[in-house]
Amino acid sequence: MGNSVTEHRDPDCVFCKIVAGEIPSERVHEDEQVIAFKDLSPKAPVHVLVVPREHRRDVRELAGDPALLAHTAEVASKVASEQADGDFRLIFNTGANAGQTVFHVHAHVLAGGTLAEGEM
Ligand code: DGP
Repeated sequence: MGNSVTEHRDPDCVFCKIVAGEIPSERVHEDEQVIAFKDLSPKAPVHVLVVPREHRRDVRELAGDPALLAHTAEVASKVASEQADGDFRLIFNTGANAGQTVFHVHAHVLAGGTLAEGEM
């Protein structure tokens, strides 16, 4: 089909494989621009990753597409309302020194219960 999603795919990227359905995930939202699925090792009662379908390395790259960045935040908010009480913490680990381990941009949505200060 030659669409932008295919063009922006990295064949070695685990989240590109999840987007393509080649690695299973527990999806809680999907649309044309992003998917959201449960984190493999949850750090809060609700821990969901919102992931643009296109491969972007980190939020510094995502900031070049303000509409997609805004949509990512909107979906995070929707997930927190559907899965918890609507309050949430939104985290973009950006760069290895900040704890980023998967270099396909993802927003961590942490919600449910009362999140401690400094808790991931
Ligand atoms: P970060 O450290 O910010 O790059 O977070 C990467 C997160 O991705 C980490 O919390 C674990 C999660 N993760 C890694 N591989 C998989 C996977 O194959 N499936 C799911 N559901 N989550 C994954």
